[in-house]
Amino acid sequence: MAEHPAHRLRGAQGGAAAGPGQPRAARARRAELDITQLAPYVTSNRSFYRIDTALVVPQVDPQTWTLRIHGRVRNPITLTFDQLLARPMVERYVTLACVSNEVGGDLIGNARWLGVPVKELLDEAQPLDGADQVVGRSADGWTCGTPTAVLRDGRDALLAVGMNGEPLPIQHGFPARMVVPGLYGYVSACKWVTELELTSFADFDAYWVPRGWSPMGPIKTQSRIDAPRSRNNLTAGPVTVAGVAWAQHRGIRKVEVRVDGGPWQEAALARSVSVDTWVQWSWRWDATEGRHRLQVRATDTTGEVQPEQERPPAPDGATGWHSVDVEVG
Ligand SMILES: Nc1nc2c(c(=O)[nH]1)N[C@H]1C(S)=C(S)[C@@H](COP(=O)(O)O)O[C@H]1N2
Ligand SMILES: [Mo]
Repeated sequence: MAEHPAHRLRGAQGGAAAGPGQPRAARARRAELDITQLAPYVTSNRSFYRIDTALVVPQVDPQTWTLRIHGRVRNPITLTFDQLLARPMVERYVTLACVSNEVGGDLIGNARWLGVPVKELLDEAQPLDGADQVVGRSADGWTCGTPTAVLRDGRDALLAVGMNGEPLPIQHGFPARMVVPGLYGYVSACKWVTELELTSFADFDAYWVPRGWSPMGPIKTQSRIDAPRSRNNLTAGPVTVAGVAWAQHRGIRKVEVRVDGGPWQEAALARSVSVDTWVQWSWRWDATEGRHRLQVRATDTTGEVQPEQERPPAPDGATGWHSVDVEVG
């Protein structure tokens, strides 16, 4: 079997060898604020959240694995793992988020994915008119439905085989999975993927749709306070308030914090590698004695402000502002 490209890249300074314009680990390091309790800019494979409907992690043999691109296409394609590994690959940081994430929750992570651009595979397969949905089908039978137009609009949708410089871990979909910037995982991030079937939204409902979730799942603009944590006991004086904000594929323009319902104050944004990842933010608070409520809201680059209205995750993602209550002594 061909050498796994993630091994070729290992030690190559985070993909510096992957070609021009590829993200380097140095760029990710510059996105790191390094504040205690703040989620690191890059999530390690070990601590990356997991969502599976399968009770047992599917074990897929890469020697017999194939990916079929079929359905409403002019030119159906079947790829073996070796054929996939032989194709040109790119490495991109993309923040994956789960639609089930509650406001303030941790079903979100940012990783450097190595893979083949899905757009190129679809261009070769030549979808027919009206094939507006690409159904990803997993070795475990799970399905997700992604708009064909999103996969072809130029964003870095990847058929990924590597994660943070390692071969894709089994739990995260080995040998290959989909990663699509800007869409929740349940409509895009098929793990252990074996088929991409071109069909239409009118003709097929993927796994979560008959279970009450929206067929369309663009990620909502959100923000989270990581530091301080609720019920932290703080000392009066300067306190660093920090967290992450995300609006994948649109990007974050602004993050604001307020104390006890007072005026919104603009936080400092760290760098991010691209609009497809979350961004860390921080704000210095001159904390006074007593109980206080901190709140955060983000604005994305389209000018959309994260709404205050609290809505549950179903059917298409939670809304509301994250709050943290602290005691300052
Ligand atoms: N085969 C399969 N792929 C799947 C899922 C699943 O249950 N089965 N869950 C999806 C959901 S809901 C999310 S949010 C992401 C999570 O990816 P992760 O487990 O690698 O974090 O995978 C997606 N891909
Ligand atoms: Mo999810």
